[in-house]
Amino acid sequence: MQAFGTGVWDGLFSLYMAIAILVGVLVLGWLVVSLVKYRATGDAPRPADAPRAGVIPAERGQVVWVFVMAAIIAIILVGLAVKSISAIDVVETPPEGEFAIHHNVTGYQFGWKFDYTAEGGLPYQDLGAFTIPVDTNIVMNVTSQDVWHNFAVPDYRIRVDAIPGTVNHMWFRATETGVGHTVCVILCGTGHSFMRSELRVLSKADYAKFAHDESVQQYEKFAKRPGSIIVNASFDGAALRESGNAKAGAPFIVRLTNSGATEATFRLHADVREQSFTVPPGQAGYGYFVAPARGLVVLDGPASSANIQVVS
Ligand SMILES: [Cu+2]
Repeated sequence: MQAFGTGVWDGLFSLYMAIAILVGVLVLGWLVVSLVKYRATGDAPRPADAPRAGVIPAERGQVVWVFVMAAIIAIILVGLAVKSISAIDVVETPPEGEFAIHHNVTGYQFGWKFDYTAEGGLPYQDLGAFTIPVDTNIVMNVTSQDVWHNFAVPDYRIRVDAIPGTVNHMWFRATETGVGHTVCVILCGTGHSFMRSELRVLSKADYAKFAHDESVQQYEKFAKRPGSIIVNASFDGAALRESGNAKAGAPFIVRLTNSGATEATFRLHADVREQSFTVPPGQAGYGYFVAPARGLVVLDGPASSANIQVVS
Protein backbone atom coordinates (compact mmCIF):
# COMPACT_ATOMS: atom_id res chain seq x y z
CA MET A 1 0.00 0.00 0.00
CA GLN A 2 1.64 3.16 -1.20
CA ALA A 3 0.42 6.73 -1.30
CA PHE A 4 1.79 10.00 -2.57
CA GLY A 5 3.93 11.44 0.21
CA THR A 6 4.71 8.12 1.93
CA GLY A 7 8.30 8.51 0.70
CA VAL A 8 8.58 11.93 2.36
CA TRP A 9 7.79 10.36 5.74
CA ASP A 10 9.98 7.35 5.14
CA GLY A 11 12.84 9.71 4.21
CA LEU A 12 12.29 11.75 7.36
CA PHE A 13 12.11 8.58 9.49
CA SER A 14 15.41 7.31 8.00
CA LEU A 15 17.06 10.68 8.64
CA TYR A 16 15.97 10.74 12.31
CA MET A 17 16.98 7.09 12.65
CA ALA A 18 20.44 7.71 11.10
CA ILE A 19 21.10 10.64 13.45
CA ALA A 20 19.86 8.64 16.45
CA ILE A 21 22.10 5.67 15.55
CA LEU A 22 25.13 7.94 15.02
CA VAL A 23 24.63 9.68 18.38
CA GLY A 24 23.95 6.35 20.08
CA VAL A 25 27.12 4.76 18.69
CA LEU A 26 29.26 7.79 19.68
CA VAL A 27 27.88 7.99 23.24
CA LEU A 28 27.93 4.26 23.96
CA GLY A 29 31.33 3.90 22.21
CA TRP A 30 32.84 6.64 24.37
CA LEU A 31 31.26 5.04 27.46
CA VAL A 32 32.89 1.69 26.67
CA VAL A 33 36.27 3.28 25.85
CA SER A 34 36.15 5.25 29.12
CA LEU A 35 35.19 2.18 31.13
CA VAL A 36 38.19 0.29 29.81
CA LYS A 37 40.72 3.12 29.69
CA TYR A 38 39.96 4.70 33.05
CA ARG A 39 38.99 1.62 35.00
CA ALA A 40 40.21 1.41 38.57
CA THR A 41 43.15 -0.89 39.11
CA GLY A 42 44.40 -1.99 42.50
CA ASP A 43 47.81 -0.30 42.58
CA ALA A 44 47.11 2.87 40.54
CA PRO A 45 47.08 6.11 42.58
CA ARG A 46 43.85 8.07 42.81
CA PRO A 47 43.99 10.87 40.13
CA ALA A 48 44.28 14.41 41.45
CA ASP A 49 41.10 15.56 39.64
CA ALA A 50 38.96 12.57 40.66
CA PRO A 51 35.53 13.69 41.96
CA ARG A 52 35.30 14.06 45.71
CA ALA A 53 32.08 14.21 47.72
CA GLY A 54 31.14 17.83 48.56
CA VAL A 55 33.79 19.39 46.28
CA ILE A 56 33.04 21.03 42.92
CA PRO A 57 35.58 19.63 40.42
CA ALA A 58 38.06 22.07 38.87
CA GLU A 59 37.46 23.03 35.23
CA ARG A 60 39.41 21.26 32.56
CA GLY A 61 39.52 21.03 28.79
CA GLN A 62 38.85 23.96 26.46
CA VAL A 63 35.69 26.01 26.58
CA VAL A 64 35.63 26.24 22.74
CA TRP A 65 34.28 22.69 22.56
CA VAL A 66 31.13 23.75 24.36
CA PHE A 67 30.41 26.19 21.52
CA VAL A 68 31.36 23.68 18.81
CA MET A 69 28.98 21.05 20.28
CA ALA A 70 26.19 23.59 20.79
CA ALA A 71 26.58 24.74 17.16
CA ILE A 72 26.46 21.13 15.83
CA ILE A 73 23.32 20.39 17.88
CA ALA A 74 21.66 23.63 16.72
CA ILE A 75 22.40 22.85 13.05
CA ILE A 76 20.93 19.32 13.41
CA LEU A 77 17.79 20.57 15.20
CA VAL A 78 17.14 23.41 12.75
CA GLY A 79 17.68 21.04 9.79
CA LEU A 80 15.22 18.49 11.22
CA ALA A 81 12.68 21.20 12.00
CA VAL A 82 12.79 22.57 8.44
CA LYS A 83 12.46 19.08 6.91
CA SER A 84 9.62 18.15 9.29
CA ILE A 85 7.66 21.34 8.68
CA SER A 86 7.96 20.97 4.90
CA ALA A 87 6.76 17.34 5.18
CA ILE A 88 3.78 18.43 7.32
CA ASP A 89 3.00 21.05 4.68
CA VAL A 90 2.76 18.26 2.07
CA VAL A 91 0.04 16.36 3.99
CA GLU A 92 -1.90 19.39 5.11
CA THR A 93 -2.17 21.23 1.79
CA PRO A 94 -4.09 19.45 -0.99
CA PRO A 95 -2.89 20.37 -4.50
CA GLU A 96 -4.81 23.38 -5.73
CA GLY A 97 -7.02 23.13 -8.78
CA GLU A 98 -6.99 19.32 -8.88
CA PHE A 99 -10.09 17.16 -8.56
CA ALA A 100 -10.57 15.74 -5.08
CA ILE A 101 -13.16 13.59 -3.34
CA HIS A 102 -14.14 15.11 0.00
CA HIS A 103 -14.99 12.75 2.84
CA ASN A 104 -16.34 13.61 6.25
CA VAL A 105 -14.93 11.19 8.80
CA THR A 106 -16.43 11.10 12.30
CA GLY A 107 -14.92 9.18 15.19
CA TYR A 108 -17.14 7.76 17.91
CA GLN A 109 -16.75 5.31 20.80
CA PHE A 110 -15.82 2.97 19.19
CA GLY A 111 -15.54 3.24 15.43
CA TRP A 112 -15.49 5.52 12.42
CA LYS A 113 -18.30 6.84 10.23
CA PHE A 114 -17.45 7.65 6.65
CA ASP A 115 -19.79 10.00 4.77
CA TYR A 116 -20.39 9.37 1.11
CA THR A 117 -22.59 10.97 -1.50
CA ALA A 118 -24.35 8.52 -3.81
CA GLU A 119 -24.76 9.20 -7.53
CA GLY A 120 -27.56 11.74 -7.73
CA GLY A 121 -26.71 13.28 -4.38
CA LEU A 122 -28.09 10.95 -1.67
CA PRO A 123 -25.92 11.30 1.45
CA TYR A 124 -25.20 8.12 3.38
CA GLN A 125 -22.74 6.71 5.89
CA ASP A 126 -20.60 3.62 5.94
CA LEU A 127 -19.58 2.41 9.37
CA GLY A 128 -17.42 -0.50 8.39
CA ALA A 129 -15.11 0.28 5.54
CA PHE A 130 -13.55 3.22 3.80
CA THR A 131 -13.59 2.70 0.03
CA ILE A 132 -11.70 5.03 -2.28
CA PRO A 133 -10.40 5.09 -5.86
CA VAL A 134 -6.67 4.88 -6.62
CA ASP A 135 -4.76 7.90 -8.02
CA THR A 136 -7.40 10.32 -6.76
CA ASN A 137 -6.90 13.07 -4.22
CA ILE A 138 -8.92 12.37 -1.08
CA VAL A 139 -9.53 15.29 1.25
CA MET A 140 -10.70 14.25 4.69
CA ASN A 141 -12.62 16.46 7.09
CA VAL A 142 -12.14 14.73 10.41
CA THR A 143 -14.10 15.28 13.61
CA SER A 144 -15.48 13.34 16.59
CA GLN A 145 -18.92 13.10 18.15
CA ASP A 146 -17.80 12.23 21.68
CA VAL A 147 -14.18 12.20 22.89
CA TRP A 148 -10.79 12.85 21.30
CA HIS A 149 -9.76 10.26 18.76
CA ASN A 150 -6.98 10.25 16.23
CA PHE A 151 -7.60 8.98 12.72
CA ALA A 152 -4.60 7.28 11.17
CA VAL A 153 -3.70 5.32 8.06
CA PRO A 154 -0.51 3.53 9.12
CA ASP A 155 0.28 2.36 5.58
CA TYR A 156 0.44 5.98 4.44
CA ARG A 157 2.16 7.27 7.61
CA ILE A 158 -0.60 9.83 8.15
CA ARG A 159 -2.73 10.73 11.16
CA VAL A 160 -4.93 13.59 12.28
CA ASP A 161 -6.74 14.50 15.50
CA ALA A 162 -10.51 13.90 15.63
CA ILE A 163 -11.80 16.45 18.15
CA PRO A 164 -15.47 17.18 18.99
CA GLY A 165 -16.55 20.60 17.71
CA THR A 166 -13.54 21.00 15.41
CA VAL A 167 -12.92 19.81 11.87
CA ASN A 168 -9.33 18.96 10.96
CA HIS A 169 -8.24 18.37 7.41
CA MET A 170 -5.84 15.92 5.82
CA TRP A 171 -5.43 14.71 2.28
CA PHE A 172 -3.77 11.78 0.57
CA ARG A 173 -3.62 10.03 -2.77
CA ALA A 174 -3.27 6.26 -2.87
CA THR A 175 -0.95 5.17 -5.67
CA GLU A 176 -1.59 1.42 -5.35
CA THR A 177 -4.78 -0.62 -5.13
CA GLY A 178 -5.19 -3.02 -2.21
CA VAL A 179 -6.65 -3.45 1.23
CA GLY A 180 -5.24 -1.71 4.29
CA HIS A 181 -6.78 -0.34 7.43
CA THR A 182 -7.44 2.84 9.36
CA VAL A 183 -7.02 2.99 13.13
CA CYS A 184 -7.44 5.25 16.12
CA VAL A 185 -4.05 6.07 17.66
CA ILE A 186 -4.93 7.80 20.90
CA LEU A 187 -6.41 5.92 23.82
CA CYS A 188 -10.09 6.92 23.84
CA GLY A 189 -11.74 4.32 26.08
CA THR A 190 -12.16 0.60 26.62
CA GLY A 191 -13.04 -0.17 22.98
CA HIS A 192 -10.13 1.83 21.54
CA SER A 193 -8.41 -1.22 20.07
CA PHE A 194 -11.57 -2.09 18.10
CA MET A 195 -11.50 1.19 16.18
CA ARG A 196 -10.13 -0.45 13.04
CA SER A 197 -11.81 0.01 9.69
CA GLU A 198 -10.88 -1.54 6.42
CA LEU A 199 -9.39 0.78 3.83
CA ARG A 200 -10.17 -0.46 0.32
CA VAL A 201 -8.35 1.16 -2.56
CA LEU A 202 -10.04 0.21 -5.84
CA SER A 203 -9.08 0.86 -9.44
CA LYS A 204 -11.01 3.74 -10.96
CA ALA A 205 -13.24 1.36 -12.95
CA ASP A 206 -13.96 -0.80 -9.87
CA TYR A 207 -14.67 2.30 -7.85
CA ALA A 208 -17.16 3.57 -10.46
CA LYS A 209 -18.94 0.20 -10.26
CA PHE A 210 -18.84 0.25 -6.44
CA ALA A 211 -20.24 3.80 -6.37
CA HIS A 212 -23.02 2.86 -8.79
CA ASP A 213 -24.05 -0.38 -7.06
CA GLU A 214 -23.84 1.22 -3.64
CA SER A 215 -25.90 4.20 -4.86
CA VAL A 216 -28.71 1.98 -6.15
CA GLN A 217 -28.70 0.06 -2.84
CA GLN A 218 -28.83 3.25 -0.80
CA TYR A 219 -31.75 4.61 -2.86
CA GLU A 220 -33.61 1.34 -2.41
CA LYS A 221 -33.02 1.55 1.35
CA PHE A 222 -34.25 5.16 1.35
CA ALA A 223 -37.38 4.20 -0.61
CA LYS A 224 -38.21 1.40 1.85
CA ARG A 225 -37.96 3.64 4.92
CA PRO A 226 -41.45 4.49 6.25
CA GLY A 227 -42.45 8.04 5.33
CA SER A 228 -39.93 8.34 2.48
CA ILE A 229 -41.09 10.58 -0.33
CA ILE A 230 -40.63 9.25 -3.82
CA VAL A 231 -41.48 11.12 -7.01
CA ASN A 232 -41.65 8.89 -10.07
CA ALA A 233 -40.65 10.33 -13.43
CA SER A 234 -40.12 9.08 -16.95
CA PHE A 235 -38.30 10.32 -20.00
CA ASP A 236 -38.99 8.93 -23.46
CA GLY A 237 -36.23 10.78 -25.30
CA ALA A 238 -38.35 13.88 -25.88
CA ALA A 239 -40.80 14.54 -23.06
CA LEU A 240 -40.38 14.41 -19.30
CA ARG A 241 -43.28 13.35 -17.07
CA GLU A 242 -43.52 13.26 -13.29
CA SER A 243 -46.06 12.00 -10.81
CA GLY A 244 -46.05 12.84 -7.13
CA ASN A 245 -45.34 15.82 -4.92
CA ALA A 246 -42.48 16.81 -2.68
CA LYS A 247 -43.09 17.80 0.94
CA ALA A 248 -41.97 21.20 2.22
CA GLY A 249 -38.50 21.05 3.74
CA ALA A 250 -38.27 17.25 3.47
CA PRO A 251 -35.80 15.17 1.47
CA PHE A 252 -37.20 13.19 -1.43
CA ILE A 253 -35.93 11.02 -4.25
CA VAL A 254 -36.83 11.08 -7.91
CA ARG A 255 -36.94 7.67 -9.53
CA LEU A 256 -36.59 8.31 -13.23
CA THR A 257 -36.97 5.74 -16.00
CA ASN A 258 -35.19 6.64 -19.23
CA SER A 259 -36.87 4.88 -22.18
CA GLY A 260 -35.02 7.08 -24.69
CA ALA A 261 -32.25 5.77 -26.95
CA THR A 262 -29.35 7.59 -25.30
CA GLU A 263 -27.96 8.36 -21.88
CA ALA A 264 -29.48 11.53 -20.46
CA THR A 265 -28.55 13.89 -17.66
CA PHE A 266 -31.23 15.44 -15.47
CA ARG A 267 -31.07 18.36 -13.10
CA LEU A 268 -33.17 19.08 -10.01
CA HIS A 269 -33.11 22.68 -8.87
CA ALA A 270 -34.85 25.13 -6.57
CA ASP A 271 -33.58 28.53 -5.38
CA VAL A 272 -29.83 28.36 -5.79
CA ARG A 273 -29.46 24.64 -5.06
CA GLU A 274 -29.15 22.01 -7.73
CA GLN A 275 -28.35 18.35 -8.16
CA SER A 276 -27.65 16.39 -11.34
CA PHE A 277 -27.91 12.71 -12.11
CA THR A 278 -27.40 10.65 -15.24
CA VAL A 279 -29.49 7.71 -16.39
CA PRO A 280 -28.38 5.20 -19.07
CA PRO A 281 -30.89 4.30 -21.81
CA GLY A 282 -33.48 1.68 -20.83
CA GLN A 283 -32.67 1.99 -17.14
CA ALA A 284 -33.86 3.72 -14.01
CA GLY A 285 -31.79 6.23 -12.08
CA TYR A 286 -32.21 8.29 -8.95
CA GLY A 287 -31.85 11.88 -7.86
CA TYR A 288 -31.96 13.20 -4.29
CA PHE A 289 -33.12 16.63 -3.22
CA VAL A 290 -34.35 18.46 -0.14
CA ALA A 291 -37.54 20.37 -1.00
CA PRO A 292 -37.69 24.11 -0.26
CA ALA A 293 -40.27 25.46 2.24
CA ARG A 294 -42.61 26.51 -0.59
CA GLY A 295 -42.80 26.78 -4.37
CA LEU A 296 -41.64 24.00 -6.66
CA VAL A 297 -38.63 21.94 -7.66
CA VAL A 298 -37.79 22.02 -11.36
CA LEU A 299 -36.67 18.82 -13.06
CA ASP A 300 -34.80 19.55 -16.29
CA GLY A 301 -33.93 16.95 -18.91
CA PRO A 302 -32.53 17.21 -22.44
CA ALA A 303 -34.75 19.87 -24.12
CA SER A 304 -37.54 19.16 -21.64
CA SER A 305 -38.65 20.17 -18.21
CA ALA A 306 -41.17 19.22 -15.50
CA ASN A 307 -42.25 20.85 -12.25
CA ILE A 308 -42.47 18.97 -8.97
CA GLN A 309 -44.98 20.69 -6.68
CA VAL A 310 -44.02 21.23 -3.06
CA VAL A 311 -46.92 20.70 -0.68
CA SER A 312 -46.96 21.38 3.04
CU1 LIG B 1 -9.01 5.39 20.22
